Amino acid sequence: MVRPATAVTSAVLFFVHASAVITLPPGANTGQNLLPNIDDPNAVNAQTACPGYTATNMQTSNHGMTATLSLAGDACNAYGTDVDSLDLTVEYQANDRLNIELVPSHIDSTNSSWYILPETLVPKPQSEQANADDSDLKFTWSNKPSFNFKVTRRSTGDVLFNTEGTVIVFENQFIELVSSLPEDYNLYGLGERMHGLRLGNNFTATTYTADNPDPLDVNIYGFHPFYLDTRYYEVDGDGSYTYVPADTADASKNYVSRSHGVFLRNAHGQEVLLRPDNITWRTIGGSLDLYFYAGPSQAEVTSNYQASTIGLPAMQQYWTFGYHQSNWDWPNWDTLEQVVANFSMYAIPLETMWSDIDYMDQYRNFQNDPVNYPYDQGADFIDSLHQNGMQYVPIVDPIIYYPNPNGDTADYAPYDRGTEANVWLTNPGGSVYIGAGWPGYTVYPDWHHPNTSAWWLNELALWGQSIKFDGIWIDMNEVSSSCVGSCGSAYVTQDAEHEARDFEVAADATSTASYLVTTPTPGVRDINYPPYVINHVQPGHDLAVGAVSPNATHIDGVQEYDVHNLYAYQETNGTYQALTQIIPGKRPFILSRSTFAGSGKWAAHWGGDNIADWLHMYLSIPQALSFSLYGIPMFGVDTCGFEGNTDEELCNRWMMLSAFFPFYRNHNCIGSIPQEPYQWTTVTQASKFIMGIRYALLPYMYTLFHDAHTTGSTVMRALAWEFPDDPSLAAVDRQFLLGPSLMIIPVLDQGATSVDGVFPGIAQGEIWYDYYMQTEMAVEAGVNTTLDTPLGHIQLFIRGGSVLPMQQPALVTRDVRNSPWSLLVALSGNGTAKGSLYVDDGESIVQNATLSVDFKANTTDTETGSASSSLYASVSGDFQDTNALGNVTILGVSSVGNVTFNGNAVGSDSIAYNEESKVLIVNGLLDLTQSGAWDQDWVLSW
Ligand code: MIG
Repeated sequence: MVRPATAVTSAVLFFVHASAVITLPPGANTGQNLLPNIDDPNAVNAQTACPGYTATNMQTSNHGMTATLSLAGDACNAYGTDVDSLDLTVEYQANDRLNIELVPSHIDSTNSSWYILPETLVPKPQSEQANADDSDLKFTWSNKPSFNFKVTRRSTGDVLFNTEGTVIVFENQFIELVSSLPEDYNLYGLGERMHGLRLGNNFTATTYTADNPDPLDVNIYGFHPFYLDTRYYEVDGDGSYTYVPADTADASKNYVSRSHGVFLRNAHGQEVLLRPDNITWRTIGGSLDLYFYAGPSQAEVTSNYQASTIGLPAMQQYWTFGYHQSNWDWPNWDTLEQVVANFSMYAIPLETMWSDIDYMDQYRNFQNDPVNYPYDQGADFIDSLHQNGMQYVPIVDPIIYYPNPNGDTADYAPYDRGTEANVWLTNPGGSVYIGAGWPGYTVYPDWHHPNTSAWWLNELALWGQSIKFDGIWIDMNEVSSSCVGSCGSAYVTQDAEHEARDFEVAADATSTASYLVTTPTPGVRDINYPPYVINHVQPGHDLAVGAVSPNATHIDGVQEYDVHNLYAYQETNGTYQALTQIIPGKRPFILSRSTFAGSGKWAAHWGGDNIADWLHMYLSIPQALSFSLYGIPMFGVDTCGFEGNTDEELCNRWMMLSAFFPFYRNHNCIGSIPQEPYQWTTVTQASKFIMGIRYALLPYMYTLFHDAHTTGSTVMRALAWEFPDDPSLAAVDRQFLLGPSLMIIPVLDQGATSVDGVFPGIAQGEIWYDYYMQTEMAVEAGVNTTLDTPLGHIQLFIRGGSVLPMQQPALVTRDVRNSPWSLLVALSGNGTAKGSLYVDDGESIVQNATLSVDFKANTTDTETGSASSSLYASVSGDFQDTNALGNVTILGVSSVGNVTFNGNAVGSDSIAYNEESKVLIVNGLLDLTQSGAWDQDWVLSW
């Protein structure tokens, strides 16, 4: 059916190389013009059209219940075919985790009219079979007027999720679940997208993995159907709680917050409508497999979500926390050598050199350009990097060049071997699916095929014999294609020139002046043009534009439509397994553009193709914080900006900001001006300065990361998470914390020489120290404080009560690891502090020995009545670290008595105390700790 258009989508062209030779047939990436449901004034409202369900056959146990849900009236078939009977399972999986699952009661094998995500693709959490009465989550239901349910927090009676007054819609291509939410609710997550941290109360979150350069508010590379819901309550005089919208909070009152999390284990295209008093969750297939995490703190929600459900993040090698330099448009090895030489000349730390697709021979995976990137020169280059404590990470695309079978192009062995192993996605009829990408016409590894992992490992390993990479960067895995459908099928034999296509077409304009409208046919799915049109970012909103089409078929008969969002997830797993073989024993380092819930157990992620502007620099913070919630803490963005030209001021600010992200990489788009930090004097200076601080703090960052890996805690943190009882922090995303102890307030505005920031917790007695001055900040609670911040400076504060383990900065992290230790102790208002340190060999998956140190400082009154203060280090574990302790700096010291280290007096010439700044520096410990700072427990007293 075709309806007249009210709007015509305009062309979006991503990159066209200056010397583009476009050999794709014209219009190859033109899709249909579809009207997104949310923009369609005539769209059927499933809530009024559909009958809902009636529950019968209720069986209740200690651990939950089951029931059958039958359609409570005539099928509405709003955007598919209504499922007449559903099985409901409610399970108290743990005291803080509840699962509610709705699946079709019978799946008709002759007509696989719906697709349920199998556990082999995305595992389900293990149930601990908690007792309903012990759970803080309570499930209740009613059949009036049709089946609806509530999830309540037992301890407080708060209704967390409530479908009362709505109908559940469950069709083969459309599922809808609506819950009421409190006024001005605070929801976070539902990514990946470029958006502020708090999603807001009038926003539509569409998710479907898409190759699109970071446009605002729409679906981009990743897929994370998870949200955090944080609610603030005023504590009344009688101890009761009243819900309050965060922005009505008044600093003079007392509040507490409670958070819970919700995960929809479903991999289909989704759309979540956040409206002033409800959330409408829609998906275009699969089932409803909902998980509630009780918290009640954000930290508990996040760690439970990871530990129980999606997997804890992979531990990373130490070097991955060093500084990475990348660029798309380094024409040859000579250029990389020159870049390394420049870093060395300016004495700027450089840890890892990256190669983008420039190195490839005609953009084909697993082979180097023989002229510009010959193997022998590469081997020498990588060898010299390794000798100097640096690493090399190249890009690999998922797409494989498909040679013209009649053409005279040289054999492409990776293709031949893949064809032999039969690992390509196919068309519905069984022929190979041929899309397009950088190399020309391309085929796509089918990660459902049992041979694919072995084929991928073999290709990486063969190439890896020449190119000794230290990690792999996987791009384009949404999975992207530059033409609609199997465009190559008809053209590949005609177009002998198709190799080495020097362009990427994203999308041609959709040319039709009318919208294609799909009317559901009972029992039949239209996977190419699903009746419910999500507001997909690509031109025309056609799922086949810029990506492998929904009808591409896997070896098990599963179509892309049902698993599109999992392509990268599986490729990442395959790459992880391959790296464990190719670089045996070491933690694989993988950087993936597309991610799914749980990708963090294998990979790091970068923010994709951002723009070299101030807005995108700011957006890197909420994007990073969102990935903290998704369990992918190894996150960073293209520092200084990818698309467009950066400038000295922006790059200066950005190099300083990214220094506090776990993954710190500067990467640039082809055609943009160079942006290595040495391109401008002020950027060189700022970068060296801030890298000195980052590298000195690496023990703190590595310890935080290890905590994330073992417990699901976060590395980059929103203020609201560390200070959960302050509603005014609910949307703060222009400043952030690194772990519990460091707060960063960056300048995010062009031309600004000062920045406003808040200092959380002051009213509760928290104190903050300026990192540079080492003195306590004189700031007021709840006040935006203006801080002078000239170019080349970034505001950094230490929270009172912290012990930060540090080492000496160096040009590479290897040398940091071999330098003396130091401690920075920032006393709280009560004279206490604590912290920890984790040390291991920095690279092995399995550690023979590790080391953990707990630090604790306190001030006590001795018998004589005078105050005595001590810092205790308690060591556990057998890892041998022989670096001595260089010094201990203690902030907030009001008086100094005898300074002793394990009872040995420290000579007065080794002690510096400034009564005014209250900073005590204790040197002279090197001799006392010759066999290693953590060789034994110790106590330092002053
Ligand atoms: O079509 O490999 O996001 O980082 O430089 C663009 C070239 C393909 C997209 C990645 C970007 C990379 C670029 N790639």
